Amino acid sequence: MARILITSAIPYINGIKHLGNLVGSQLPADLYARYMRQRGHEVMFLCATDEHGTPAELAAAKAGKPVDEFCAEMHAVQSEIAAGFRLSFDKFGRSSSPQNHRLTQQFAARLDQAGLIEEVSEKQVYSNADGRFLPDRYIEGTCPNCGYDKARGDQCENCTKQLDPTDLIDARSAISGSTDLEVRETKHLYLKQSQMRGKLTEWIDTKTDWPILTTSIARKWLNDGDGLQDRGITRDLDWGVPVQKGDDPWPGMEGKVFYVWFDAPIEYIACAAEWAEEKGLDDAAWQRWWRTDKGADDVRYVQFMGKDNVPFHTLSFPTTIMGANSVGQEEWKLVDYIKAFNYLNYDGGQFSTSQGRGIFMDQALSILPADYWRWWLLSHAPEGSDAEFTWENFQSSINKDLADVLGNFVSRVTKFCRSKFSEAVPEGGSYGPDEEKLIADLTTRIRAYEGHMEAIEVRKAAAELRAIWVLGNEYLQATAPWTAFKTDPDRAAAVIRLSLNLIRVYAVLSRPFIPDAAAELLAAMQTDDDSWPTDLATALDALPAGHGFSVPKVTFAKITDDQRDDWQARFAGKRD
Ligand code: B3M
Ligand code: ZN
Repeated sequence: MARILITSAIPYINGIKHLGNLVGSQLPADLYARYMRQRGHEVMFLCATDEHGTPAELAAAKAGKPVDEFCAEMHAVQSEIAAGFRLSFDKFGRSSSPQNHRLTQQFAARLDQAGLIEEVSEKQVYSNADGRFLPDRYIEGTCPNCGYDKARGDQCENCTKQLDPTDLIDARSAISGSTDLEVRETKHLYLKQSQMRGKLTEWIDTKTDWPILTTSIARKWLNDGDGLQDRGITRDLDWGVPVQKGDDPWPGMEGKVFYVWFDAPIEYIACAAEWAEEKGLDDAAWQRWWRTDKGADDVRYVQFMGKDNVPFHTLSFPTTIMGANSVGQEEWKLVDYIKAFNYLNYDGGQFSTSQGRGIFMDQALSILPADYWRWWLLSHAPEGSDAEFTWENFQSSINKDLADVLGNFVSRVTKFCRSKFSEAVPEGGSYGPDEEKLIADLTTRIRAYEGHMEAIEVRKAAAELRAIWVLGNEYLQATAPWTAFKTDPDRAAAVIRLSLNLIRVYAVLSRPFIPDAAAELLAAMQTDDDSWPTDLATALDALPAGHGFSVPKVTFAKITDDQRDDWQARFAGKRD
């Protein structure tokens, strides 16, 4: 038994995520966590909401709520939707937790001790009326290039010209509208990432088993002259982790907070501490996952994320960890494997949160059960390249894979048995060459399926699982129990006995992908035996003759053309 730590990129708090976000991190992470648990490993699966930064402040302002209240509400909303998709987090934490405040401040102190932090003086716009420094996008004014009067301090939305706040004509605060602005000197902390180039390159060079997508992005930034610049890790915002050196104040940094991308990955660690607190456990309980000096040396740590998050996870966060470790006080766990995903597009364009384009997680659950989405998204995961969601493809995959292949097998076998025998596994007959062949074929495929799941080859695993379902139908076709029944009912009984057992095996194998359907099938087979079919012949004996079952209700309903057209129209435009 191994110990596996799994984190999914933590979604921003500012709104409900779309299906592209889901398939790029949380969903494949869940697939892997579920599989590893089923194989008997000890798993810690963590995710959280990413609650700091300007996006959170702006979204709260737009909702007309204090930012802490907004975040608490949105966290509850996101947790509920995650539960709806059956994301089996051990803890869904919050980056605004006290645990993350403490750890972020502690990491900053260690990085300072390691000589990796530099104080830099900058000029920045201060609003006297608001009593604070304004981030660039909190300053509005007239664009010097096109005359648009709502240009932002970082960019003009109208002509797309990149701006400096001081370029704006009649600049004003986007918070209060005040024009009483001045440029003041202010200090910020910079993380000297560039000093880590050698160490990071050496480390990435050892990751020969990582997906090319991950290492190519990391290498690009490492080799590009500008890629590994020192990074400002503080901001002049109210909301965030206050800049402190551990428990001590940081002179000159009063009123500032850490940059959201500094504290967000540290939340992976803090989330485990939140988990321990929730469970009433001590620090040792979570540190055994995260501290290699406290028992985490045998943990395998796997991260899941979209490709846009790779630079932060291959360069910035490792800088934080390696830098802190270099002081020699604590030994934090570095990631062992990063699974990154490309983008999922939507019906000829991109999913877009800002434009409300595509299907959002709450909307998806309002029209179909989680398993339908899980199956389509995972079997079309954007691994090798970007993928595209179309309603036609969705309809045909669901109808073929889930309804015609898996659903149909279950329905034929259980209904036939009920009508010709009873609602119990039939006795009589014996297994022959057909069964031997089926067991051999299935065994080969199950071993391949396991290999793809271990390697986190999501599409290949889905294809293998589907092939495993297909074998059941082919077996029924070849043995034709409905014909055999007329001349040799014992033979039909043997075929059905094996097939009912195969339904149990299918439930167990399919559970990481479609947990609700799997639970339904196990319930219909009236068994709690969810043991993995390491030896298939034995597994197919689990339900003996006489064992009762019930015919499951329609496990998967087909998507009709009318439904498809209706949804396609409904989700074509902007969400309201
Ligand atoms: N919240 C961006 C995103 O949701 C960011 C990920 C943080 S992972 C530490 O894509
Ligand atoms: Zn402009």
